[in-house]
Amino acid sequence: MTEFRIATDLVAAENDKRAAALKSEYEALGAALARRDVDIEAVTKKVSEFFVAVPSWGVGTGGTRFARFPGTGEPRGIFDKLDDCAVIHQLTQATPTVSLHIPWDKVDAKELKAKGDALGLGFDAMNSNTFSDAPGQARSYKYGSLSHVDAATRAQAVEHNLECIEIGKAIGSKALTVWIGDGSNFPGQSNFTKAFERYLAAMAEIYKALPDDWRLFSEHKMYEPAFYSTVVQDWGTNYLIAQTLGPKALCLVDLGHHAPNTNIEMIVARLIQFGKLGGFHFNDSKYGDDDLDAGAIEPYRLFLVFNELVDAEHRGVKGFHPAHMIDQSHNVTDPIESLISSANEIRRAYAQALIVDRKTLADYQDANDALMASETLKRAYRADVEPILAEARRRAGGAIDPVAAFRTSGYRKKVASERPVSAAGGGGII
Ligand SMILES: [Mn+2]
Repeated sequence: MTEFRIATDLVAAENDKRAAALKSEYEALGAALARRDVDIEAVTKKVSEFFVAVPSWGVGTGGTRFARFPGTGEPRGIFDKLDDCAVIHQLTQATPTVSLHIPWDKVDAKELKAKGDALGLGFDAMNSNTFSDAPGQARSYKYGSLSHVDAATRAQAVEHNLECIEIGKAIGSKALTVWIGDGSNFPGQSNFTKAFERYLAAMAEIYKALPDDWRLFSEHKMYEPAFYSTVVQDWGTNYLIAQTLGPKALCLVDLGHHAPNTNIEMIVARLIQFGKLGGFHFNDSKYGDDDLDAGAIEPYRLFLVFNELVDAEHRGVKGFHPAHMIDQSHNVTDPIESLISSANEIRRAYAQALIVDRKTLADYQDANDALMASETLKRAYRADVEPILAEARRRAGGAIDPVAAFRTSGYRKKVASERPVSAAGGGGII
């Protein structure tokens, strides 16, 4: 039985206030889309079946390298985090799973599973951490982990990843995401080739321990914490990793882990074409790995990424089922509100991509009509699909306006009375 922390009556009452307006807006949009030969019901159904995982570390205030300003009522540990994640799913009906981070979320696996079951939440990809030292750890990752020059440090990092797989198996996860902070700050500090050889050998050990129905995601990042070179710096290196390790190894694309202006949608297309797109960490950025909310800065780029995903779906690409996860850091907003909003933005980009007229687009491409090809994409992007998103939420039992319902519920105030302000928290940016 799912434990609702926000009363279902409250959600229903909030929806009653907005139901008539939604009905009329949904009908108007349905009529407009029908004139383009788009069946609104088909789009709503697809959107209802699209889910994105919430990161456990996202429900706390993240902070930057300079400071962290904790919010009120922040989660004290993983069980509080799961409560917050359940609220996000209750209102959006878009986030039924949580992506855990070990060791930040390390508790008894049986208790984790029981709490997830009670809240109606499942577990998405496990995330290992060899980019910081856990208390009491024998060897330090200051100079690297899976690519460290010292074999015993590499073995310790491998062992940690195997532990993440074991915890994941106990709670129903089916994937492991590996992101490492390994790299160098000075030319000459590290031998690029030797470091990558060591990394590949360590990853092969992890790959060997992966259950048959699991996937191993490697995540690239061009810089930070290392500022001169990172061992897994770009999608080319990431592709080499996935290719070298085997069929269960796939590339994870974190939208923030690229140089500004990088054509990420094209990277996505390439990875799809060669069967190596594992999934996403959705977020947005202006300058670097800013970890801003998905769709906050460049919603058109998010749409273009989804255009590639829907194109692949449309073409029936074999074995195509990328993992969708959010990975962002909240510094000036209520994390629950940011995650609600981001889940909606991600679904919005998907809905817009679903209404692209693909036949017309292909015809313009074949006719070298650049202007009309671009207009075809823009036409879908300009459509206000909010009624589809709201109707999908309403039908599934979520809120027509989830942020408004969250604010009306007083949830944050209520949990603040149980949860003291935390200076440490379990924030993190990966
Ligand atoms: Mn990430």
